[in-house]
Amino acid sequence: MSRPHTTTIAATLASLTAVAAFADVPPIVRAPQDEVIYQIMPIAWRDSNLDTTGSVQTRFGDFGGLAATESLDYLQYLGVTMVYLQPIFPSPAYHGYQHGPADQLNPRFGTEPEFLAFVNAAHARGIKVILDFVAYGISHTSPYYASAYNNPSSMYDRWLAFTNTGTR
Ligand SMILES: [Ca+2]
Repeated sequence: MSRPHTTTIAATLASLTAVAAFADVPPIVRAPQDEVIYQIMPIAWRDSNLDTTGSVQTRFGDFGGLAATESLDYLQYLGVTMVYLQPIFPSPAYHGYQHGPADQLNPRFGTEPEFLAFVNAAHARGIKVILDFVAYGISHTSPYYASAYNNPSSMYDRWLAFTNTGTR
C-alpha cells in the first residue's frame, strides 16, 4: 500500500529531475568510479551580486558565482567532473540542512534561470551537477511541519515526533 507521503516525496524528486531535464546541455555519461567529485557549500562559494544582510555586506555565494568563468576554470583546472552542491532549497539554516519547501530554490542563491545557467555552463565543460536533497530533516518552515504541528490528523503527522515541552 502506498502511503501519502511517498507520493509527496516522489513528486518532489520528479520536480527536481524535471529541472535537471530542462538543462540545455546534457551531461557526459561516465562510470561513477571515474568521477572526480567536488563538494560545494553554495553560501561559502563565490559571490556575484555583493549581497547584504541588513546593513552588513555578507557577499554570500550564489548561482552567479558558481557559473562565473573563474569558478568553472578553477574546477576544470582541478579535473573535477562532478559538483556536489549542498542543499539549495529555502532554509532558515545557513547550511541548508533543515529545509523548508523542497520544490523551490533558496532565493539567497538566485533564480531558477540562474541555476540552470550554472548547470548548462558546467555541463558544457563536462562537469555534472548533483544536488543534496535532505530527506531526513526539515525545518519549522517546512509545509510538512506546519501541517503536522498540533494537528494529529495531518497526513504528515507520522513523519515527525513532537515533544510536550512547549518548544518546537
Ligand atoms: Ca551573493
